[in-house]
Amino acid sequence: MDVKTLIEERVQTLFNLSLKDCSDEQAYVALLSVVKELLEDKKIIEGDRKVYYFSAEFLIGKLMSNNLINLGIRKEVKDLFEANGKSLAEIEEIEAEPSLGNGGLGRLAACFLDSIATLDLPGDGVGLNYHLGLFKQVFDHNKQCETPNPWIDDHSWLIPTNKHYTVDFKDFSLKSELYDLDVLGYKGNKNKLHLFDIASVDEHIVHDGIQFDKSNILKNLTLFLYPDDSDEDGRKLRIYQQYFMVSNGAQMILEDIKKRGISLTELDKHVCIQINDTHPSMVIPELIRLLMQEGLTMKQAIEITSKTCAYTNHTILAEALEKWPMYYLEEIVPQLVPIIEALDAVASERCADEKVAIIDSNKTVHMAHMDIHFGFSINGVAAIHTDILKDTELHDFYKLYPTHFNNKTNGVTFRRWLLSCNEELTAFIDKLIGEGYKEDANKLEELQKFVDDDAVLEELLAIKQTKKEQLAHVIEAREGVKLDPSSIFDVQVKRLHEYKRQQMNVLYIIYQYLQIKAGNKPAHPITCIFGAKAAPAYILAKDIIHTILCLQQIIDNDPEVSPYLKVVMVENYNVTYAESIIPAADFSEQISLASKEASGTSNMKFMLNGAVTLGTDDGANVEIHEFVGDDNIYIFGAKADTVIAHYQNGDYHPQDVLANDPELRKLVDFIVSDEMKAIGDQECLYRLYNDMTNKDWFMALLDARDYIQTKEQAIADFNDRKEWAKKMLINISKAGFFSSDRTIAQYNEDIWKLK
Ligand code: GLG
Repeated sequence: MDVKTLIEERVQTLFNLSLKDCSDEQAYVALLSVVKELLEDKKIIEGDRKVYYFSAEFLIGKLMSNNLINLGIRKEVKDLFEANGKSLAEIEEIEAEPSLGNGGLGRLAACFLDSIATLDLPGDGVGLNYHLGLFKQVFDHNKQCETPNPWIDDHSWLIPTNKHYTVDFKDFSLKSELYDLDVLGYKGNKNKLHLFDIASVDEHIVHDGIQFDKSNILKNLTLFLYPDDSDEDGRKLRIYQQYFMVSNGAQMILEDIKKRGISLTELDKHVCIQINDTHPSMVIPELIRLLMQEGLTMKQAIEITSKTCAYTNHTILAEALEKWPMYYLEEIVPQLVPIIEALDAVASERCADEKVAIIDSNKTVHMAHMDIHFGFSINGVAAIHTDILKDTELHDFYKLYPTHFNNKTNGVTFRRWLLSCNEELTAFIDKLIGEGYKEDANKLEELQKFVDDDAVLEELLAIKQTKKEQLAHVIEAREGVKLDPSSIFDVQVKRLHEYKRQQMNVLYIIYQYLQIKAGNKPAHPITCIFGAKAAPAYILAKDIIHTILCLQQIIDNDPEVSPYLKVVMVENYNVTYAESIIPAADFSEQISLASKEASGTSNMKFMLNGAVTLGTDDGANVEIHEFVGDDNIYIFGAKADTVIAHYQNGDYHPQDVLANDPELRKLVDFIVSDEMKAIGDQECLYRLYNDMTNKDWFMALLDARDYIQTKEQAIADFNDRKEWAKKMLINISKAGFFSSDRTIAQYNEDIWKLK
């Protein structure tokens, strides 16, 4: 039966209505039920060897649109709804976005699952089923507040399974429940994302925002992703979560191997475990423990585990390289302690230097060190990042295991970040070069032959305009803020972190504001769009949000300024929001302090949608720069080696910069000006001000001047519409390398070796 009939019949059976007469909600429910069945019928990708991607986060976004695309039926379904007076886009809106991730790392995991299935490789995700997600951000009095972000309802994609495992902690055991999500490849077969949970979790223990008893593990284990770890109970909860995830995953893998009649001594020939950052690192001692339970010697178990596990590092920021006091592990998972001690002993035989020890002299366990000593591969996520790991951050390890280090520059799935979120551009590219690029992204290069074709360039600008108008509608509906779609859409959307330097963007806004007040209008009106969540316990990040929201208010209320400058920070930025913001961007702000952003992945999505990058030579910006050339990107700021030298020498002081740049001082001073204090919270404003003027750990003042000048140049260039359209076209044509299909093909070639 064809899909149209299936849907029509389903509405009839479920609601006794015709498609024309049912509500959007009913149409959604019927569509979901049909699509779930179609997915159920798809074959599971099989192979002798399989990869398991272990990750605390999978920021999968809404699934309907992508599933329709990958099933190859989106057009049909869209037409059917249209013929019945309905809009597929509006129906897709109804789905709740699963809130299973935080930022780039989680979104990368989701893109990777899509590409693994698309390349027809056997590979599943392993994670946790957080009922309330990270948190939902709401603004109140220009400040971020956190509330729960529930997403599981009667109409979710989760598939309950009958699989259960027992996970032992020191004082109790937990029986797991496993939910699966189907991950369908583009026009292909499927893999699974396995999300572990427990039945006793109780959402009712949450009160006053996202507060809850962190010691009540039976009720809280899978409530939230990254529960606040500013106190000891919070940190211990994270260990409970992590061990629960990896023990379940490891048990599931061994069960499967045994069922297939494979000897556990051959595990590494059939399984590869990719450890996504350090959250799943305990899988190493856990796997060793389980193998020993099955009768292997410790020596055998260590050897097999080492040949099975591979580690990806996503950051050089110390805060993300987890270290746990040994006594936490003794209190929670004492069964791992002798194994970690044995691993530490083996490691120190290989190298006695404490810098590479697993257990240091304070009895702290360094998870990344365990991964590197007892994994067969360690990779960074962009060329510059891997170089920094080798040369600086992990240099001592690199000397020990030079052949284990490799680079895998990140990528993004074009199914979601072009085909699904930008139908207009997709249709235009189809018309120009055919659909081959959908299977081989490098074919986007063929667009270059249109670089002097005026009609093509004009159409490109027209599509961008359409996307900007659409975004303006979305923002007006959701935020109550009216945007001018003829202004430049200058976008910085990503987690709020000092190293990403939203505070430097703030200085630009103040600069522009003061210029306009002084009678100097910008070369083109500009709208600065932000989206960012701050970690609940990250005070300074919240101060930056507060500052942005106060600026937004001041400018909104100033008729002298608002025709030329507008600021909007959208509430609860998430994947769904990204899907309407990114296609509408003119400028892509990628302004991290060089060396600090391991890769970035939104930079790739923006480029693919024809935005031009304004960025530092950091992360994947470096590679984007190489691909598009100097004329099609705006690079500014200190280079990574300069920055690293500043840290090594301890010779960067914001006061030195301010002493030589009175104009810059005025910009910073504005943060605590009367205008700001009239509407803002003085404590927040002064905290940010004091930090920026006395510490400025991520050197925003160092690059601020160059940043402002470069952005002014970009604004001036924007006015030459034809030249700008060429930049857009070249960016799109060079985006092919950043397809996650390429990244996954490389993981497979060098690390996983599936098929
Ligand atoms: C990290 C990094 C990003 C990187 C992402 C995926 O900060 O630069 O693009 O992982 O590798 N924690 C992250 O989001």
